[in-house]
Amino acid sequence: MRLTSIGFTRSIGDYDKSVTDEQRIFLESNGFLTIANALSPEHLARIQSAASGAYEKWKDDFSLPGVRSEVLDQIQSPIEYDDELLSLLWHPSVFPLVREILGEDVMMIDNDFFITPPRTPRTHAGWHHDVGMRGVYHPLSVMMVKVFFLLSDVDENSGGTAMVPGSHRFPLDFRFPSVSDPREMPGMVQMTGRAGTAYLFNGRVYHCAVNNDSDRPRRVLIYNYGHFWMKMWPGYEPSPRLLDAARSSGDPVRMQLLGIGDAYGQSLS
Ligand SMILES: O=C(O)CCC(=O)C(=O)O
Repeated sequence: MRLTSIGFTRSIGDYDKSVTDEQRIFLESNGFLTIANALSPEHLARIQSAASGAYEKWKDDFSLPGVRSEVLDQIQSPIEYDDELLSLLWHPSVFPLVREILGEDVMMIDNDFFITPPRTPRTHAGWHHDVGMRGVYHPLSVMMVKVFFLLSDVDENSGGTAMVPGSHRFPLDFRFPSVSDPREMPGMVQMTGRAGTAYLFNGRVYHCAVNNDSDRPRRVLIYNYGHFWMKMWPGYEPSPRLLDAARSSGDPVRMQLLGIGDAYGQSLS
């Protein structure tokens, strides 16, 4: 059985051939997946350059959306700055996995470029689930899938993401311990890797960012996907320019990801 269009109920572990047996077993057990070398060295260089260009435009223009703090520079909607960053939304080695996990009604929910400065005094994101809406039985649902592309090398001390493996299936009333340092969470694993690595996770996985104790900034692009009938996060709705370009492209994937289509029943198949 294929995924249902809304993702509330489906046979666990039932994916098509774009997901290998190893990937689907890992994903179902852990709720996340790493795609090593998702970006070729040439593509990574272009993406790093596009992301740096976006940061240069954003940093001195306070009218551009995002967050500027001592623990994070969050450049909101990097897809608006450069088509290289836009096209990562449907990157051929990552998006097919997202589509298969989430379903044919996949749509972009938000996208960010995070720069964690060196030696942060604390984390920018404590332990949390991305999704927890009422009326959804989350242990059997896939409401959001979030993809991270590492633009810098990330080790255990560089302020990367940490997750509790398998927590997407934990009971709704499961109580996690509160910890003062994110690394104190029992059972957690850290998402490390070389620049060019991508990882994705079910938005129900319990996750956080650890402090950046290193001397280097951590740079990561984040693309979050949900179902077509969900709302994009306010402020992340694509600009008229991006919508017009998507319509002109005639590409059904690009249009649907940017929210062009029928509110109910929209599907890529
Ligand atoms: O920066 C990170 O690795 C974590 C970000 C996060 O918690 C989120 O995007 O929900």
